[in-house]
Amino acid sequence: MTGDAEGREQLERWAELFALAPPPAPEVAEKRRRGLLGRLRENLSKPRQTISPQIAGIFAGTLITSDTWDELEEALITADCGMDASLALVERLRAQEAEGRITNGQELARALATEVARDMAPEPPKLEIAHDPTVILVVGVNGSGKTTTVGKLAHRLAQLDQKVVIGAADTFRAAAIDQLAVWAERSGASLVRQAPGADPGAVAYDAVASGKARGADVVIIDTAGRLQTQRNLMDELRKVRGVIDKALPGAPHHTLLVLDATTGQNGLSQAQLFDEAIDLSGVVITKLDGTSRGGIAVAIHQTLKLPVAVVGVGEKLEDLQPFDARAYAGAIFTAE
Ligand SMILES: Nc1nc2c(ncn2[C@@H]2O[C@H](COP(=O)(O)OP(=O)(O)OP(=O)(O)O)[C@@H](O)[C@H]2O)c(=O)[nH]1
Ligand SMILES: [Mg+2]
Repeated sequence: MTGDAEGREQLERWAELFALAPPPAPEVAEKRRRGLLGRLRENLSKPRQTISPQIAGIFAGTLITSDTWDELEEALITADCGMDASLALVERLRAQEAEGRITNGQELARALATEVARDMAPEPPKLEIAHDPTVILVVGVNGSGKTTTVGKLAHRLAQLDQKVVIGAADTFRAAAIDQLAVWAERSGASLVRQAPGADPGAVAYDAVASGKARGADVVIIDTAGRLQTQRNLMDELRKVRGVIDKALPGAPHHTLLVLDATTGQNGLSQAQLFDEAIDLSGVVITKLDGTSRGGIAVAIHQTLKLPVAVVGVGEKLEDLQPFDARAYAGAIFTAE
């Protein structure tokens, strides 16, 4: 596929995620899904490394034995799928084997990917842009990839002719505001900022007010990293959320937790506590390009029923993709 066609195809997926254009015809969607699977694999820099070696070994087997099930259970837990989800998956796969539907490692790989995909996303995720403006609040622990994700989202929205305002509500470090200014410039978004040390709620309020005044389609608010266990900082986030609602009743429309795939099971605690504090609407999983433990998406979905909206697969502007459960499960759990 040529670069241009690929770019158009990517953008169609984004339009669908943002509900900015009608979805394309089914055969186009299927072709696109296959293209996406290929790209996800490419971006997951060294695919053979990305699949846990343990899982790859199981799928290479020609026979299914009782050891297979123990090994698979252990491998899924090691890949961060979480205890409950791992046990449930193995149980369902064993039932399929008992019915004669799984007879070797390859069939097991395919069945696992299908089960995971079915669990995670019966429908493609949505991040609807439907308000004037739609406000997206981005939160997470330190260094998880929040600012990068804000920049990448602004880029895609700009490509779809959306007018974007970014609010630099991470006022904790001067460098954080400058970093966001670079991303804003790259994507052509306007940046609302105040001096370092300013009240993050005030910046968020200004950003939403500015978005309204300028007729923006989307306001994205970046926040400072904080541990889910830091009470005072979680309270601050709750306040920021409240201020946004004051600036525009009903906002934020999307509250996204940015989660680093490499942080392992702590990701579950992050999702739980951020959700309790500010009621998340979805999750962004970053750094899927650098880990063999991308199963955290499965654990989060199973435990909190939070949809994964987008995934980060690299540091470049283009390295963010709408989440596709089938492509994800295929890339993580099969060696095809
Ligand atoms: N490989 C890879 N690196 C990523 C991805 N997303 C972000 N990063 C890198 O992770 C590092 C931290 O990203 P930031 O966006 O600054 O993270 P943050 O959450 O804003 O950090 P704080 O504001 O300090 O809490 C940077 O070096 C990014 O380039 C990704 O999907 N893949
Ligand atoms: Mg940041």
